[in-house]
Amino acid sequence: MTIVHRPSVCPHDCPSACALEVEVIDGHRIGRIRGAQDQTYTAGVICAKVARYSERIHHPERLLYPLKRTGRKGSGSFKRISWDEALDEIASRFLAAERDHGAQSVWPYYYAGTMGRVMRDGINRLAHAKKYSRFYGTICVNLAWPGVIAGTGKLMGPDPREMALSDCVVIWGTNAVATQVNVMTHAMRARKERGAKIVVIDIYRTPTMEQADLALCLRPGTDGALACAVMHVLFRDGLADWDYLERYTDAPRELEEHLSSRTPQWASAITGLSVEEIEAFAHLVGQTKRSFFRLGYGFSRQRNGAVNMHAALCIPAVTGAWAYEGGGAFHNNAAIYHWKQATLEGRHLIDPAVRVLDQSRIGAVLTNDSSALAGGGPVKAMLIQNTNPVSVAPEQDLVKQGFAREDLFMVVHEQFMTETAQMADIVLPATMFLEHMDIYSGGGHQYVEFANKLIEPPGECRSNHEVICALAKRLGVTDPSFDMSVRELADITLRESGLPKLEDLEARNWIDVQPAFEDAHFLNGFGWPDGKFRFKPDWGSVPFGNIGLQGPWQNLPTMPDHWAVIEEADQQHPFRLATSPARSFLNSTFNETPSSRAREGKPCVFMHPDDASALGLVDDERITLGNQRGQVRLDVRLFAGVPRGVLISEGIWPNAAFEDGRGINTLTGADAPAPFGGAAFHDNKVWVQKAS
Ligand SMILES: Nc1nc2c(c(=O)[nH]1)N[C@H]1C(S)=C(S)[C@@H](COP(=O)(O)OP(=O)(O)OC[C@H]3O[C@@H](n4cnc5c(=O)[nH]c(N)nc54)[C@H](O)[C@@H]3O)O[C@H]1N2
Ligand SMILES: Nc1nc2c(c(=O)[nH]1)N[C@H]1C(S)=C(S)[C@@H](COP(=O)(O)OP(=O)(O)OC[C@H]3O[C@@H](n4cnc5c(=O)[nH]c(N)nc54)[C@H](O)[C@@H]3O)O[C@H]1N2
Ligand code: SF4
Ligand SMILES: [Mo]
Repeated sequence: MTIVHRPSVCPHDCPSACALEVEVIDGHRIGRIRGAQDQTYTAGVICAKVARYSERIHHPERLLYPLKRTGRKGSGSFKRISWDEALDEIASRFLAAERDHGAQSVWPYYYAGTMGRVMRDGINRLAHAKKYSRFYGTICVNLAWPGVIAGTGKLMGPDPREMALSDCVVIWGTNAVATQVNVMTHAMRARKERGAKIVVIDIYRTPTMEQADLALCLRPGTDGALACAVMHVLFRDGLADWDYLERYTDAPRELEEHLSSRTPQWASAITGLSVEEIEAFAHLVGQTKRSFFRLGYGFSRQRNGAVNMHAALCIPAVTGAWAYEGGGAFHNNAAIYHWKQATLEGRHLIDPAVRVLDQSRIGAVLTNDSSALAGGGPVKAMLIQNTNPVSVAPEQDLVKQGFAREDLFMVVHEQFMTETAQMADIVLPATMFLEHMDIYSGGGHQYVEFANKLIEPPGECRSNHEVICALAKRLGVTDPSFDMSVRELADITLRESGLPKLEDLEARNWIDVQPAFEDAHFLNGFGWPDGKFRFKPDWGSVPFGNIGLQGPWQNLPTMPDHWAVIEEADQQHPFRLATSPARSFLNSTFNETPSSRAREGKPCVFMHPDDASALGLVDDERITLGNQRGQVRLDVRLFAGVPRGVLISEGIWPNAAFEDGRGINTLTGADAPAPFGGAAFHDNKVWVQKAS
């Protein structure tokens, strides 16, 4: 047996985009995967589920051949067909849909199952070339990113490695131990080397919160109130940095005035935190100039999430922490890469008159809700890559109804027979990241990365790029971009984006594109025309998305506040449910690997023991959760780490893992939140009953 070590990049939808060192055994199998030691962000650490990747890539249930449905929709009966048969049939059905219902009746649908630029985004080129309905990816970032951009004007921030140089790291609304382990690496380095304090703000006692010096466990959807009270204390106690405020921010006096009524007592009533906890947090960050606010996605998945993200981001602007190494706020580095992707996505082929359909509203789209269809006709055919909406999309009952339509021609390109693939007419087998090449960048760091093909794919698996190009040919597309190789597209994409050429990237595996300190800390001005940080955001001018403002945006508060638009508990629905991530799954990925399934156990929901006894429930008892969107049966797990009135169900199990085939997203909503839509996965009111 010969083992060689090869570099690669984790392709999964995770801010860490870890640089990997992969054992390749005898040229065709994968052994252990480790984090690259000499990549300064990964720093040798990766999560356990990817370290065990051989279990996923060599899984006996991988899809190996194209399949065609033989039974009813969703029956699971398929027969093997050849690639030519599969591609011919897809092309003829897409052309028929176009002829009978117009090109916009076809909707290519994808997401970030791979973060490789070529494999993920190439599908847009086909959509644009054919004038198919365009895709608006809203499921993940739409509540988070606008909240950051509203303040800074640009989605970037201090070098994430500076966490290690901080005296106080505030890990806010992210369960980093589970979802992006490298944040912990750098934060813990700060604690070990400098005695930095670690603050964790979440809605239950996560493994990340277990690590905290100051643990703030607040009510879901109340982070805006906490941030306001913290800033109130900073102004009140002379901890605001007025030199910084006058020079770098838009309306500091107005902010101070506005916050005068947002006292710790006011926030305590909203957040459930004590006045002492709020004061302690305010004094800690007020007296620690090098405070680094690492703002996650989790707390943005509330209907007021964008406002809360912006409010948290305002705190370092009041203390002036932005000006210090190891200080400021960081959420994501998307803006530093300047990705352009004109050729890759066929931007010259875009017809702006073609409608744009919202990813998160796929249930409403497929059940012919006219507003979701943007006034146009029904969707009659789809090609899906890198995503599993029949598990992950909100308002699952509608999603499943839509996928069950016999008049909808569904193509799913997948690595496994996911719940989405089970609903397909044609299933195509996809390569995994070690079986094709691509380029990557990290949302949570500052590297552009290269990963080569290391082994041959099993069976007849083909990459996304191969499928898109082969379909384009059969659909009569002549644009020369469909004749390019992955390598050519990767190289052009890097050039268009002003990044180093592919050759250089390949030679070095990764290239650090961290901007200068002054730019990353906005010392040359923030991203708005006047260079000021905005306490008073103008949401309409936030450059984001391609539909414009949505939801109840007219009522957005003009300054940081508690915006009371969450799904508050009421008499009929006394609990607030969040659907937080599971450590051993990544969204619905890894819920097919035995070790991850064993570690996660079974679908369940955490409940405070006192709530359980009030309802006469005991540990491990089967219960029903319900709301206006549907009902779910799962087991209750008593855990004193969740506050009373709050329920946490970790992980996206397949619907089929639940007693009656209805999974957790039965309960989550697809109403577009303000200002730019998205999905408020952690903002659900529910009732609880003993299962009969
Ligand atoms: N193991 C694992 N890793 C993952 C994923 C996974 O599913 N599993 N998913 C990947 C993806 S796609 C993404 S986008 C990222 C997301 O990763 P994160 O940024 O960590 O976001 P979430 O996982 O949504 O939630 C993080 C925490 O926010 C908490 N939370 C919910 N509501 C509130 C609130 O109102 N206030 C506060 N303060 N906290 C709240 C949740 O309880 C949870 O503990 O992780 C990626 N990495
Ligand atoms: N209840 C609840 N639901 C949620 C969330 C939550 O916190 N709670 N989080 C939401 C978030 S943040 C996100 S981002 C979404 C993510 O949801 P999805 O985008 O659906 O992500 P995954 O579940 O990881 O599924 C990705 C799929 O892509 C496939 N895949 C991977 N690489 C390739 C490839 O190269 N080619 C092809 N053709 N397929 C590939 C994988 O096999 C996998 O089935 O889920 C959302 N849903
Ligand atoms: S931490 Fe995230 S990027 Fe790193 S190996 Fe795990 S899933 Fe991949
Ligand atoms: Mo996500």
